[in-house]
Amino acid sequence: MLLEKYKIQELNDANLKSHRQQYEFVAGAISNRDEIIQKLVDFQVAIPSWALGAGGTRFGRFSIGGEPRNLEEKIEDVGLLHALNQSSGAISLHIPWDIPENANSTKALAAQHGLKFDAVNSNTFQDQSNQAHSYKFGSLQHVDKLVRKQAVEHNIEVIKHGIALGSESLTVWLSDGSSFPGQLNFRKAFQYVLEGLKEIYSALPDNWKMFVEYKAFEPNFYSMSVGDWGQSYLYASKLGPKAYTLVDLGHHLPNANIEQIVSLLLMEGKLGGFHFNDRRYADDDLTIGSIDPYQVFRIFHEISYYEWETKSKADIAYMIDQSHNIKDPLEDMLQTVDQLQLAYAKAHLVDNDVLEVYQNSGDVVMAERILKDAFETDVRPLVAEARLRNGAALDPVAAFRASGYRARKIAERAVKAGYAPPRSL
Ligand code: RM4
Ligand code: MN
Ligand code: MN
Repeated sequence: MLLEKYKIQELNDANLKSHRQQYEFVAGAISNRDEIIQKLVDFQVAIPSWALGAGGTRFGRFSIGGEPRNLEEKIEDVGLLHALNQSSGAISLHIPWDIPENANSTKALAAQHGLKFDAVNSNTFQDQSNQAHSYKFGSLQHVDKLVRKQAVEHNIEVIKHGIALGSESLTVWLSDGSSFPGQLNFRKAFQYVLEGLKEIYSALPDNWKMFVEYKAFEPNFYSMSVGDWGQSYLYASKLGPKAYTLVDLGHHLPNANIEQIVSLLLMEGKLGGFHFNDRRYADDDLTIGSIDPYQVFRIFHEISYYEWETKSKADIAYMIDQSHNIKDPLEDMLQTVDQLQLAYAKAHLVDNDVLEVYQNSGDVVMAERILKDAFETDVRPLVAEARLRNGAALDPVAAFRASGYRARKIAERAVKAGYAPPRSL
């Protein structure tokens, strides 16, 4: 047990009175509060195994200390997150960064923490030391069929790891593309990628999904072979019903209307999932909502609007893809899930019947205002109430700090040279 239930209970008890007051104050004005709280109780987002250590930039990497050294320790960290918020019940693995040596024991360890395995991610954007062919000029798009074959085989290997762990989806993100005009035949590159994806697709079990992630730029800067949602959609449609588009919020050109993309992908039944993060300039991988919480709200509202319109539940994989240089990654993950829950709750405050009337009557001001009213409502007490009902901490970041977990891990796990713990620890 990473964090005894009674400790969470103790912390919650100490803050219960003020929570109750805030909840009464806010909840009275929200008629569908119980429905929203239930949605929050059910809300789950997968934590990426690659976000639990300190990330870096091109310029440097600063260790936070106590970082997980292997998959078991990563599972332990995600287990702690889940104990704190009860909304991080899945882990997404990147292969070969995290290869389970013994899938059964890894699965059992995860289950002890109430965790499942979400999408497995392949990696053909780096060369591994034991690899025969280089991905310098791409993987699935490569002019050399041996390179393409190697990339296909890697993805099939990743699917096998996923099957052993109980995952049900594969995320393919390709760094393929070109950095200079003339470097690539675009159509051939597309056809090769499609061919490779088809082979990978045919290795998917029936109940699996394939997520085709797009990215507008980086590491290639002239063209990307899965560069935008149109290209991803094209691949996904040609592949078949198990293939979907994955929207990473950091992978668009500046000012792209992501919620419109989400809305249209939902309409076409091709929205597979998200990689949540925020950005200001490029693929910054900042904490979701740290720069533009209104965008997160608008995205969730497009999903709830679609669900309202179609009277159906959209099956979407919510995943995080962030990386931090300066924050404690565990605190960052807790902030992230909190931000997502706030935006998600606000999105469900919008009365879509009324919104539709405004849209149909051309009342721009009221249509905008109904969104803004929802966005500006303080739903923090609702989110806290959902946590309380779920046995989670009212304030997960505060509970994390009170738990002394990081300090314990710094002592237990090898301390990296040159590390000085921040004062708050
Ligand atoms: C990429 C992309 C992928 C992630 C890698 C590490 O920019 O977002 O989803 O797997 O980074
Ligand atoms: Mn991503
Ligand atoms: Mn990215």
